[in-house]
Amino acid sequence: MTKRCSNSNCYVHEGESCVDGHLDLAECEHYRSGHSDSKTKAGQSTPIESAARVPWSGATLGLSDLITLLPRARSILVGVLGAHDAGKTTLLLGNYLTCLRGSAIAEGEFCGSWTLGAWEALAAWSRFDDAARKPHFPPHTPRGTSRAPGLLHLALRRTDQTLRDILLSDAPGEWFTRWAINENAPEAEGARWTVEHADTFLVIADCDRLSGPERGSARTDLRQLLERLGGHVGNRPVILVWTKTDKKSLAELTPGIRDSIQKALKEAIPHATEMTTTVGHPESLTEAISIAVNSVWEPSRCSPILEPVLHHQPFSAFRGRKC
Ligand SMILES: Nc1nc2c(ncn2[C@@H]2O[C@H](COP(=O)(O)OP(=O)(O)OP(=O)(O)O)[C@@H](O)[C@H]2O)c(=O)[nH]1
Ligand SMILES: [Mg+2]
Repeated sequence: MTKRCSNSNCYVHEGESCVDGHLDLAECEHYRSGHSDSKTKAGQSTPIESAARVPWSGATLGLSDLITLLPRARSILVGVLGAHDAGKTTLLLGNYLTCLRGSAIAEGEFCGSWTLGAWEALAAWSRFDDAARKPHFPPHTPRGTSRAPGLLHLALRRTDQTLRDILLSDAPGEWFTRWAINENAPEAEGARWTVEHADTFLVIADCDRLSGPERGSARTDLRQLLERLGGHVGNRPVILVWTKTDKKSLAELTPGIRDSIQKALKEAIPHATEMTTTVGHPESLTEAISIAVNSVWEPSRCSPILEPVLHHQPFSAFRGRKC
């Protein structure tokens, strides 16, 4: 009968390895004190063998996976924000396909991923697998009410041997639309988590929608999102990415729409930069992630500690040897 470990971060009952590293589960005190899964029918037996496994499943990472992954290297969480259908998942997938071709991202070579299953599930949509089905864009990211988005993972290593675990948030656009309208909305918990924890941001502006019949509401949604993000971003890097420029280039957008978004960006996030992408030029998708990752590859230095002057007396005047 399937047995659950008493450690809530351990998924040994789903075929992963013991999170504490025990090859023989009988040696793990948490597993010994675990309980049988009540959903398993009596008599159905799925014994867990004592064998070397990995502590991840290949699906997108959740919060408990981060407990295992994050201690090994410096990580970079890239928050990808934007409305439904804006092109967020396509942008991320383009980067995985770049890695498969052997190209570098942010000067780092691909050196592993804990979410190969999730990447391949997305990549399968873009491949010719039989004569009947043509390559397609990935499907809509399902809307859930999880506390955090599904995170896609790439490990990148530069020639100087520095390694970074890159976590790319693949969230449904509805979360950000809700968050932009009401930052305390219960459905926006995943958006709040992303904005609180991301090291760098890509905000997606859909040129196709901004030039179509819904351009008025698309502009309002995007302005609201930029204004909301401006209140939380601090000095973290932000790039406004104009996507689908094969359908409508940035220059072809109605000046009123384009100018009002650029004005909102300048007011809400003055340090933000802009760039354009299209699946027609896959390198533009890689460039967007590369710029975001490059901007935080080296963490910014802490500000020096300045000792405050508390007493104006010669005895208290010693300010350290370097002063
Ligand atoms: N022409 C063109 N269409 C694009 C491009 N990128 C995305 N699309 C279209 O936009 C649709 C939505 O793309 P997704 O990447 O799924 O969008 P998303 O932002 O992840 O959407 P949600 O998961 O619903 O939030 C795709 O099905 C494509 O039809 C592009 O560069 N050019
Ligand atoms: Mg998506």
